[in-house]
Amino acid sequence: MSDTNPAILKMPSAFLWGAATAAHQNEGGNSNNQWAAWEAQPGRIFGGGHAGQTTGWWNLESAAADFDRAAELGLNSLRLSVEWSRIEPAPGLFDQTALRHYAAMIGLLRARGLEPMVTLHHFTDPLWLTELGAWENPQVEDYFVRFVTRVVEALGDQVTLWCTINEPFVYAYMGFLDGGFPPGASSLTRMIGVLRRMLLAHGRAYRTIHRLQNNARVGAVHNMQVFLPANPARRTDRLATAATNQIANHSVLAAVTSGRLTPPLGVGQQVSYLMDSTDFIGLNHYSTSRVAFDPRQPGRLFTRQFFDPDVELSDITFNGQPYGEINPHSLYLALKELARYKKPIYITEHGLPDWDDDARPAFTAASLAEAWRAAQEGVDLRGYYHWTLVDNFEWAAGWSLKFGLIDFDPETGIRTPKTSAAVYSRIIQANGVPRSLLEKIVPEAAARYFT
Ligand code: IFM
Repeated sequence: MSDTNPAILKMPSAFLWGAATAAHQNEGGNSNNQWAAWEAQPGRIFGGGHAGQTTGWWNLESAAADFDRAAELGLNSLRLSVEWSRIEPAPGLFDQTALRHYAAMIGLLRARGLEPMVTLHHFTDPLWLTELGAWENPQVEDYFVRFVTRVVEALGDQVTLWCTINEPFVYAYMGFLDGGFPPGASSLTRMIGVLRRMLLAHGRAYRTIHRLQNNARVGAVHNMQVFLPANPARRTDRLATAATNQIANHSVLAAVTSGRLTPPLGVGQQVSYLMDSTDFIGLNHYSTSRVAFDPRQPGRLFTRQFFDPDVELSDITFNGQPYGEINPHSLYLALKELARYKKPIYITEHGLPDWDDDARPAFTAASLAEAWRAAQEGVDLRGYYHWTLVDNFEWAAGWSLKFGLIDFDPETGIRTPKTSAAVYSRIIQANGVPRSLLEKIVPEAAARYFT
């Protein structure tokens, strides 16, 4: 493949180079949400872990020290979320001190040249909301809009990049069908109801933020898995793949772009306030799955999903399975799949659980080369946020998976930058993947880009 600058696979100018984080995974001391309650139940978290104090970001000194580390690596943005249960600890009761605390935290980012990207909901609900039925209660849309209004009023002078709800599909699927996340349910009907309500709340939040802030850029964040037919020559596998892709990806993306509720959310009904309700698509991408038609799996819509045995696999997660394939090409496929929506794209999360950091450096460089290739082919890519800056609490997997660029020991609090931090830093300094780096750490990929 030819390149206008043979020394570097350059990203577009004004590209945001970030890391993504989330309140419950980084702040510590969150005890008033449904995850804290879930963690307290025996057997819920792998290894019996708790978020506990995690990386301690509710302490501004700790947060500032990690923001320094991010700035030293050259990052120019950081994605974080605000914790609803801190801001609204009881229904309608807003804690001004918590809001000022977030304003101070965001000030610390800005002072270091880190553009904040703020997520308004990242998996956690205040306990009072859980008691009211959370996302199964039709009133949740009003509650969410009320909360969003207060946050935007308090932080809008420092933040213009907003993500509404992180990965609604994952929240709904893991909590209401798989059962590995709270409330641990197993009901397709409940899952679809929750997903639909989250998307409706997204649409209302989008309109609310734009009413409050002229220059806001608001995105829906979707965890997009790439699905490939187990056997591309077999028609039933292709059909099963297309159906899975529609259910897990395009139902969500169609809703926030065309406003249409397509299966399994609906049969094409249009919701006016969902139409064109995303200024950008936030792509969270981790892996590819192979899909086979399987008549023995009616409960799984006659499909069986698995990782390609010929592709290297990541560390094992809480369900005893690898987290995913170590497949850089997957990011290219995800971006190309999103191009049809003709929206700017931020890769709002991408990373790898890799305890020893032996695969992450090459994976990161090769994935960014694949992202560059998608951008060369016309994908409007605006930024990349690595998940995550410092190892943190990984939900049901507890402390058993390490996704950070910087190692974190939850016992001692000691941070140690990994090789992948140095690799990412080098890419950021060059605003793209340098040929010399790719040749050194992924020579087989280098040959693909440089002749
Ligand atoms: O840690 C999570 C994050 O909270 C949501 N997206 C996937 C990450 C890694 O599993």
